[in-house]
Amino acid sequence: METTLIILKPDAVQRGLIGRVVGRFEDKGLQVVGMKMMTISLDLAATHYADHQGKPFYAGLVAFMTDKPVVVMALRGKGAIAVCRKMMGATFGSQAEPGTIRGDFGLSNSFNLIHGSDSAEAAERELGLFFKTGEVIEYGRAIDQWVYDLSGGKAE
Ligand code: IDP
Ligand code: MG
Repeated sequence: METTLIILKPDAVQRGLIGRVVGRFEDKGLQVVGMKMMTISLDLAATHYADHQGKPFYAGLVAFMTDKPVVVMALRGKGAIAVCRKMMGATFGSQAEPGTIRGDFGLSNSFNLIHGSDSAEAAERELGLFFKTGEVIEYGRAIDQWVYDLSGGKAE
């Protein structure tokens, strides 16, 4: 089981896509274990996107991400990190495959609706940046016995 950090970026919130995007993850069987709306500070954006500092799009990216509120989510499930990345689609909306979130809802390269952690290390780091202790809640779901084959004692 993995937990990943997802951010519904300001364009997703402004365009009224929160419900539809969250619904896709819930439909898939992923469990929302943390969720809040916030406005990202310049400091937090700089830390979160530290790897991109110095790139030509960096200043625009930080300005975009800090201008208006976002929804941050912790999503839990088997292989959640890779599953969410696949559901998000390629970085640029103009290139993302239909059926993916970016492919179905966007055309822009920089306003691409959603962020998702890209590795276990990134997920741990990013969850720590956006959620305080106690804000990510582990809780049982009755439906898990139908989302997963649990007959072997763990999610199959
Ligand atoms: P990812 O979000 O698919 O992991 P990254 O390469 O990590 O993509 O880039 C982080 C974010 O920076 C992207 O989601 C997008 O918002 C922005 N970005 C990346 N490359 C470009 C670009 O070439 N032009 C404009 N914005 C970009
Ligand atoms: Mg990335």
